[in-house]
Amino acid sequence: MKLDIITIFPRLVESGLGDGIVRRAVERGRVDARVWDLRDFTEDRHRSVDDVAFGGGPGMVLKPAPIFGAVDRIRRDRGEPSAVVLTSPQGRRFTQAEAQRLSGLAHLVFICGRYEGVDERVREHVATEELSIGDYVLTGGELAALVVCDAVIRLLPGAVGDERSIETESFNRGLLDYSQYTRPADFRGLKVPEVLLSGHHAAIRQWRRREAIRRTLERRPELLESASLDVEEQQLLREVLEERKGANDGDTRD
Ligand code: 9WO
Repeated sequence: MKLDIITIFPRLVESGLGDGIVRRAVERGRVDARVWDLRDFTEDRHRSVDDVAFGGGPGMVLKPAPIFGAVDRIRRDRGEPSAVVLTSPQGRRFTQAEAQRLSGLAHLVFICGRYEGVDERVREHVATEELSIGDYVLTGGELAALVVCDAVIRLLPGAVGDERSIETESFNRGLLDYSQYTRPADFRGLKVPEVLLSGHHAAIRQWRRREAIRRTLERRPELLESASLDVEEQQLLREVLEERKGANDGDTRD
């Protein structure tokens, strides 16, 4: 996958790509990533990337010309991108399903906004999609672009060492992760659930599935609506619901 990221903070973006699984994916040739400094596409002496907003008001807006110029250059040097993504709070919400979709594309360009916004002509004529990673305001789109890149890159074949960790993880099946433990089995008197030490693989699998369902029901019940539960999991869900009902019956508060 080709990745091109346009930013006024190239070191910030490079630092986000320069470690861990993302770096390994780059080293293994799964990802061909380039970071472009928006200031290299300015034509004035001061290399200005922003200007005051037409109509007045406080704050600066990213000028269209450097962004159009950077994307033109990427088209020439790197070929036609599959998508040009603008990261902004006005975008469609980025989800694991979106990560899956983007991971199937050959070439992604990210435009990282800054200041109080980006000239609307960039949104309308350069970006092919606008994505938000959540309802909060950042100082710029860089961290959001890195979040999207991280989620997408780890889905590429050969990016993560053990492909099994992708199959079993959170969200893939629409459930939250089960509780996990590592050694020691007794840490300051805090014990690991006995079943996990038993070596009884069927019992362990069943316990984990129950825990994932219990956790999802407690923390993110809306996920259960769209989760694809098999018959065994539907049975586990009924048991967990029954258990909770029992616990609530004995609960005299309110
Ligand atoms: C700041 C601001 C200040 C006064 C009046 C209006 C204002 N709007 C903004 C604003 O939205 N600034 C953005 C900062 C401009 C585009 C880049 N920035 C950004 C991207 N902040 N947060 C994101 C972002 C991206 C993806 N998902 C969540 C947040």
